[in-house]
Amino acid sequence: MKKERGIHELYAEDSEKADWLVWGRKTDPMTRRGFIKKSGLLAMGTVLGASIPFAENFPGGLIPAALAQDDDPFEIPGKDGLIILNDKPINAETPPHLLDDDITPANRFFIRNNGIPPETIDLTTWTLEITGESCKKTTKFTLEELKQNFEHHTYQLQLECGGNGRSEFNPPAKGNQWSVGAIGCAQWTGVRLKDVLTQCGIKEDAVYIAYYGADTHLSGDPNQVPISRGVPISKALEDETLIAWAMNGEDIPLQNGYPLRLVCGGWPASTSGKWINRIVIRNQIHDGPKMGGQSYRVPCNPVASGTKVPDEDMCIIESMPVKSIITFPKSGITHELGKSLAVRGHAWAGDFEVSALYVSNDFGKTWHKADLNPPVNRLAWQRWHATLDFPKIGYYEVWALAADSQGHLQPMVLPGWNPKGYLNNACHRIAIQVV
Ligand SMILES: Nc1nc2c(c(=O)[nH]1)N[C@H]1C(S)=C(S)[C@@H](COP(=O)(O)O)O[C@H]1N2
Ligand SMILES: [Mo]
Repeated sequence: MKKERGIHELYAEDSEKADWLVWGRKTDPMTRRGFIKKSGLLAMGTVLGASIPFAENFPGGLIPAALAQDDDPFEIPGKDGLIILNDKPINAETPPHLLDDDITPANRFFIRNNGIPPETIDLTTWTLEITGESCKKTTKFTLEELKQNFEHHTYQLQLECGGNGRSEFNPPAKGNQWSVGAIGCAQWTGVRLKDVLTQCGIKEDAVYIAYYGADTHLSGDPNQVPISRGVPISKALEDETLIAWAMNGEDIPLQNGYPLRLVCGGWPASTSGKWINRIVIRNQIHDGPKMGGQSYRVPCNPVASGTKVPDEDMCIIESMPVKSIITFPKSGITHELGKSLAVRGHAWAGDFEVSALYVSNDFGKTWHKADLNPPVNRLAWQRWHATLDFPKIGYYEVWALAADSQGHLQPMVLPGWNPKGYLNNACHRIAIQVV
């Protein structure tokens, strides 16, 4: 595996050492920390050699998108152009301009591993057991039985890691420093979880389901599992909740859960178990690893940045918040004055639909409505397109802001801080130099 050190990692070690790469050109070291410490946008203009026409609108303390970029490639078998955040275990995100496809290709789908993926997978002996105290009839299915006994369904479903966007929070949260690319929307094929559960019998007292997978704990201890999470029975019984064996019509890539995974679109992707071999129907909220404590939980009520929140005041994340991404153009392009710029991306809103998408090129002072497609099915992201004009040469940012059917808007800069850095659904921003 070839490893190139990304700017992320340099920041993590010593932010002052990181060279700032602007549009492929090495310039004076100017780091994110340096930006905040020194004189901000003014100093940046000098480094850029360009003026910043809307500088007076730029929020104080915000890091310009040109400084936040990092899309150094890293090679993982079967993946193309992902940014590695950790290689033990492998965690890798997709640079936003590589998420431009309507349907995320397998080689561009992010990877979030909590443990070590299984190494040898024998399709003939792989089984999925449905059990648990609220299951009437514990049953084991082979892959063949699952495929033969239940109707097949295909949906395009968006999966976003609950920690996507974590890198922007201050004070910072521990964990993978995801930027914006822990999101993907592939086409998943499998059987409905509800069809399988119904056949095994769901007791009246069932409240939750949870998965167990074949990955092993980082410690090497065979008695520990890295993660076992789940969803309330109501989410489990939705039509779109799948036990899937195919991504985009082909085998799921090993890193993404081959040969079988759960897909609970619109919820933190940690609920979508990979390499699954057991599903339990529970008569209580599931208590497996990464369900309790501070994992995948946020303060039930907003807290000030940096607050230590007791476990009992933390609530489980359910549907993910409204969010969007700019997938074209790539951040940092040069654009000719006088020409309109076509911009596009995707937007999604957990269990809900996106109702509108706006773009701004003056740091959020004015907004233009984009064309927005409906989702191809429930829980799929939605394509948007817009065109922007620029009044004069200089440094600009394009910001995208989505609204959902519940009336929620993305925050322009950052949502409320939380101890583990979840749910950052701030506007995505890209840098444009107009010449
Ligand atoms: N068995 C198992 N399932 C898992 C995980 C894991 O580490 N092991 N990671 C979860 C988390 S936190 C996320 S964000 C998604 C990531 O799915 P992906 O790697 O296919 O992108 O898988 C979830 N399912
Ligand atoms: Mo995650």
